[in-house]
Amino acid sequence: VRRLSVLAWVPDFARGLVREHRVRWALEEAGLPYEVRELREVDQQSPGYRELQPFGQVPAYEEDGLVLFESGAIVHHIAERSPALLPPSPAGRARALTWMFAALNTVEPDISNLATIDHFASGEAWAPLRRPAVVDLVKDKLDIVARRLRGRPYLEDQFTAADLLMSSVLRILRYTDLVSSVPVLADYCARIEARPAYQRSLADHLAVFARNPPPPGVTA
Ligand SMILES: N[C@@H](CCC(=O)N[C@@H](CS)C(=O)NCC(=O)O)C(=O)O
Repeated sequence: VRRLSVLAWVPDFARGLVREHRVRWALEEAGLPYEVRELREVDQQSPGYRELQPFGQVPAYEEDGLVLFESGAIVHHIAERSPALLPPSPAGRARALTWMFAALNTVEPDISNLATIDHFASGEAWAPLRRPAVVDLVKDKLDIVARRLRGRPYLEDQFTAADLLMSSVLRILRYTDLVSSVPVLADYCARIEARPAYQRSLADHLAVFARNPPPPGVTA
């Protein structure tokens, strides 16, 4: 039995971006069924949940007694078990893993930094002073990803978990035109988002928020 812990409710700006969605998507690509545990804030803080996810975040993933956290590690674990997410050759798998780390460890930090400024610090006096330099850092990274994708549909020879993660990271910028104004990146995201597994995973992810009320004191 596979069980994924997800947040019971998030505001609109985060819907489709919560890290558990990446795992849902990988499981759909791999054709593996799973159950979901919906967490409220109090559940995240509970000692029981900290046993699964030391930071109290989502996702946490349980599979027949194995407990994993970190969306990248979970996606990799699933990808290791599915030809839909990694190529057969050891060299191809190592290259895909390299791009998985690039997505999470090189591209995502600058993008997260920008999103944090825009979503959580836009009223701070320092935000407009800091923002242009962060945008430049993001653009540099996007340029390099775009260069890699010029003339090829995916980061490697086939769709892999690296594309799943890279496109998930690029999607964080959907509230800006930084990705949509670069045709090669916009096409890449559109191609990947047309995948039935992506569509199914997104619908299941969003259905949870439609079903649950916001926490007390929060207006939807
Ligand atoms: N590096 C972690 C990040 C996980 C993470 O940031 N999760 C967020 C949702 S996207 C979360 O649980 N936030 C709620 C909280 O921290 O209380 C991963 O990729 O799994």
